[in-house]
Amino acid sequence: WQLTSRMFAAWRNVSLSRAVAAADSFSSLAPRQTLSLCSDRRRLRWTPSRQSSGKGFNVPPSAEFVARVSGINTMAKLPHQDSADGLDAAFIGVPIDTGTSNRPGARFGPRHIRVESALLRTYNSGTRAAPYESLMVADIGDVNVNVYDLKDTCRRIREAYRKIVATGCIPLTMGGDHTIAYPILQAVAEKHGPVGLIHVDAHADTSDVVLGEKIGHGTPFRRCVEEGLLDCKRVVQIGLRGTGYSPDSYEWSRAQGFRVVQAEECWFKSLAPLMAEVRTQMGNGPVYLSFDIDALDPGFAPGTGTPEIAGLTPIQGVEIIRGCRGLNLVGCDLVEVSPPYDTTGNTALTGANLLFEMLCVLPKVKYY
Ligand SMILES: [Mn+2]
Repeated sequence: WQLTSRMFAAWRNVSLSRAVAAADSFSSLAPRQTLSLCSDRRRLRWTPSRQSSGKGFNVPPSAEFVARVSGINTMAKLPHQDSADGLDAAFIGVPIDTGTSNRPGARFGPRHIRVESALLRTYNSGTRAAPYESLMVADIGDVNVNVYDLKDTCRRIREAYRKIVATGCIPLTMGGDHTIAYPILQAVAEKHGPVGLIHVDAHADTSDVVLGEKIGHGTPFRRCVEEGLLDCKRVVQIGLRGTGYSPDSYEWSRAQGFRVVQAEECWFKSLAPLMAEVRTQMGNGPVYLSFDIDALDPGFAPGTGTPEIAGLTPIQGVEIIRGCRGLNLVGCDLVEVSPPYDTTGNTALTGANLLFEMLCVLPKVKYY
């Protein structure tokens, strides 16, 4: 118990000196590391962790000092807090799969993304982003959904997100099936007005009615359009593919003014040039990023509800997210991770990494 409580102490509000002190408190547990701490400490001191604003930020403990297999699984090993108060960005789970049409299991998505996120470190080696040096971030837990009633769940999500966005905090959501994008966007658009949308998915999710139901994971963006939540000229859907109900499956999307980038247009290519066009399309207005893990090929991300072959690569997924840097992102989600179909954990691991990439492109993130 003593060990556990010390670890929690190390999690909290980690200024650099505290991180080093915490590391020292662990040195008796790992005597062989004591020597190397000296040089690590110099390096840590050099890292100008709080120079941008002078206020303390939450920084996950480094696995150099705190075993990554220890502790309670919050997203990225960040501290947990109950509300979004005082946060620039928050990871939040929405554990539902009541809207899923095929394989269930996405209700366990947030839990398993958190588990696999223990591997995340604090800097983005590829882009040199340092999100924890300029943003206050925490894991604020899960929306208390009603697993017996999808409409009531939507109401609960909408109300929870109203409170989050009212504080100015940017939500980074772990799904949950894609139904959740609808009530989230209701709350986001209530604050920001109609938003641009970067929707990465194997499916358009613009069905009207499925099995007599208006609410489900195949309908969220139809509902969003009906309610005026989207600035339709600033919507792009990327990665769409698979069999359809008609010869032109994406006709409705295009009729709304969406740009549709089918998976075939992405094959064998870097998506960096596409994202330059998307940034122009989005302009300076508020943008929401919704990333369905089934956009990726099921060879890379099999743990999902409605997989489609011949999808995007993880590299292309990362290119899309990194291509969002500079946009006025007001919210992001990563949905449809279904752990029962994720036998290696790699789908959840991919989700965790994509969420970290999203954090790295939020406004005001510091880059080296
Ligand atoms: Mn979807």
